[in-house]
Amino acid sequence: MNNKPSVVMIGLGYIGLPTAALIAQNKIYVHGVDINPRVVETINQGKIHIVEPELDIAVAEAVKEGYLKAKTTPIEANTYLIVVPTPFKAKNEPDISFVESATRAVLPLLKVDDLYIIESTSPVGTTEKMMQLIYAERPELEGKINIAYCPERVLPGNVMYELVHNDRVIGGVDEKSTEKALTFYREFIKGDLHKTNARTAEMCKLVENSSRDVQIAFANELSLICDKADINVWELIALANKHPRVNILQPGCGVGGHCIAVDPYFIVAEYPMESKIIGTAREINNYKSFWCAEKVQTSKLEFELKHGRKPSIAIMGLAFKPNIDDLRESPAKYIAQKVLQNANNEAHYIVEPNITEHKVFKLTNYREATKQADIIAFLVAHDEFKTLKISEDKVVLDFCGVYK
Ligand code: SAJ
Repeated sequence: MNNKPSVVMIGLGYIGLPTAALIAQNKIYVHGVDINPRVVETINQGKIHIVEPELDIAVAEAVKEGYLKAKTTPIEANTYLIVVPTPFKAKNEPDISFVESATRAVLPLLKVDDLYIIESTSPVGTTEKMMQLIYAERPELEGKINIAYCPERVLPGNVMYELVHNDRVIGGVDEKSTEKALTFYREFIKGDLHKTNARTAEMCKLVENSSRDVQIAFANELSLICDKADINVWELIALANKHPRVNILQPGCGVGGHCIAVDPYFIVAEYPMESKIIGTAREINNYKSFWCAEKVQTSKLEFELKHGRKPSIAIMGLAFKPNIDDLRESPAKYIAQKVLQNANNEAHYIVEPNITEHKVFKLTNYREATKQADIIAFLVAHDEFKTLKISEDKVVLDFCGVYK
């Protein structure tokens, strides 16, 4: 393996596995590493443990052709990619311990001219910290290996396309490292590759997702204002966006997923005094979910006062965004939980057309739910909901603009 181009990929999750498969499809040997033996076993059978279109085909092909193998421990290679999670400790502080343990795992294997790249979303300065860790343990390698940061920016659901076609930002700890990393990515990426330093590349990833979070917060704030002002926020935004330099995003029931609702905290934790808009945007987007749950509650009370009986409620959608089956960090799921916590013997119909069952929620078909319920709360603008015919006597709470 030593004489051939070879890659060790630490972390075989939502980004690591597609990237490993893509590199392997380009006939570069990839040794994938994951701490979970079941993940390793699944991949070695040519199968996958996550939902992502076209990934199954890519992994099956890469394993069959012998370019991708998985194990729980790394081996010697030329390039080491760190693609592990960076979760949060208490008080929304980023936890880089997985990046550190992945680095410690490859440390004894590093040799002169090797390339070490972090792709995990990381606080600014992480790559330099890992460089210091490597040189503290292996002083003979100082200045003789290449160290870089290169974040991914793929959209779940379209990963296999975007991995190849999106532009990438590559930041080395020195110019030689940047160049070496660029040559590596050039092998399998068709998008443009943009050179910078490691700190700028780290901040770039955080800023991309924070920028989207801030823009969504603006739309969510407008939705709160318009609710009080008795203005249809969807119509308002569509009209404002007719201005050639205005492009307002869509309000919803909050911001979910494990990137946009998380990455801004990496900036706020390090620069609390300076990141006022970024921090406030997080608060607005979190508040929006709470507000939606409160609106459902108010609507229930109003219905009971008006009709002298308890209403039944349909909760439409649990996923973190339209047309996916991913419920991680989903504001809709949070709202459904809150509504059920407030329940007082009303019937609830929980709907999520993209999954067949859930261990907490009893799911109902979306047509049946809208037929049965008195109050229909749309949380996620799934395509199925857009063509539903709803009778006029129902109370509709459209939090995601499905009827806009
Ligand atoms: N949302 C709104 N209004 C909008 C757009 C989105 O409320 O107008 C909500 C969605 O419903 C969802 C959340 O925002 O709850 C995030 O969805 P998303 O589609 O904006 O983004 P993600 O989390 O699926 O992927 C993001 C992408 N980042 C950007 O668009 C800047 C993706 O390119 C990144 O690679 C990914 O985060 C990541 O891994 O960091």
